[in-house]
Amino acid sequence: MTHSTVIIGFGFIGKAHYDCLTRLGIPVTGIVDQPTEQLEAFVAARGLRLYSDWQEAISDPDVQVIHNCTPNALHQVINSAAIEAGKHIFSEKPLGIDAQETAQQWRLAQRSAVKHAVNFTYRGYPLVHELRALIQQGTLGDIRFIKGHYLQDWLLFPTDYSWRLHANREETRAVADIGSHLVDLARFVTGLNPRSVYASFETVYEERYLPAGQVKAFEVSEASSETYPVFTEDQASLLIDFGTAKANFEVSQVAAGHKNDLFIEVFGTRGSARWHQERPEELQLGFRDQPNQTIVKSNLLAPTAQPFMHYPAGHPEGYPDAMSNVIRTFHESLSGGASPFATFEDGHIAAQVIEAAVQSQQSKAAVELSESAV
Ligand code: SOE
Repeated sequence: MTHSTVIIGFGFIGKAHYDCLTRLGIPVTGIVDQPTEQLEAFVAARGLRLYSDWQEAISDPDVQVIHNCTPNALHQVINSAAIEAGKHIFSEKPLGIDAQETAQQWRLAQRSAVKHAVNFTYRGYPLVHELRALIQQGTLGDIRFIKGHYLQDWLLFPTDYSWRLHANREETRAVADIGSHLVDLARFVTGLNPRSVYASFETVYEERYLPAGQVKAFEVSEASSETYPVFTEDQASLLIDFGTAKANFEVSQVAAGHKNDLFIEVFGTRGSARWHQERPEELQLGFRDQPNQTIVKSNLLAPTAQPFMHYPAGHPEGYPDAMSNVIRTFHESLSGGASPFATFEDGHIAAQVIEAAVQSQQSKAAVELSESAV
């Protein structure tokens, strides 16, 4: 059974959601965004409804699922309203601006029957599931160390622009935007939870140039001569204590040459494993007492990994496929399917790490995560 779905926010990521939903045959019935000529033509050609605002979409009795693809500052208000209206909610990450916002949403979600998810896209790759299965089976022994990075270069120049650059001093940018994926991925594959965070942030450009016109994420835009202050980090180093394993993560949006370079390596007492988002069909295993191995996507992957591959080995599947896998599992869960996607609880835990990172940067000391902020 499919559920009629509305996408709120139709920028880079809202369009990516639309592509996935359409490909999955899930009926997108409407969109909420500023009505431009281009958007009006888009919805008219597809028979979609263009809502004037998100409240109108959420109060529409014909809508069952909301995909919240708005900027971070709107996540809490829209997600909370959706839950209160009894709509299933698939939210973009980070779930909120701070852990207070995410705790409130997680609390609300727990009291409700609606399904809730946060778009931690990288849970959607088959080799990520294979890595999780290998760790669960004990192939790598006890996990003691996690090393990872998420590096991009789309904000390398002071003339590069994104709405994300306007975050205020209490927020983070690179850590919330992409570091949050790394935190979720580490939790997902190891099953371990973060306990404390030590962070060091660096803002390479404390002043940047406003764009001359409309800008799209990842695209080079023409800059104006007008500047604005930037309060958030371009790059960060994070030391996270996951209890029995320590983690060392690097995050940057000004790392020349790195496009969407998410990498994780997990070290156990018997072996190690590494996975790289830009080579998603391979998982490399390292051992001391047997030859190292590269596992490539095949129908011999763990049973839990197989539902995440739709094309046979040798037919590469990438980012849009992983995202559609996450969206598919969420929509299947509405009719009783399994829930390997990240929920609002996972979104809240990532937010606790982000908030602890901000506090650590300010205090220059490690910050403990509270047992439960909910
Ligand atoms: C921009 O950094 C961005 O689009 C993130 O917002 C996404 O979460 C990530 O998957 C790709 O990069």
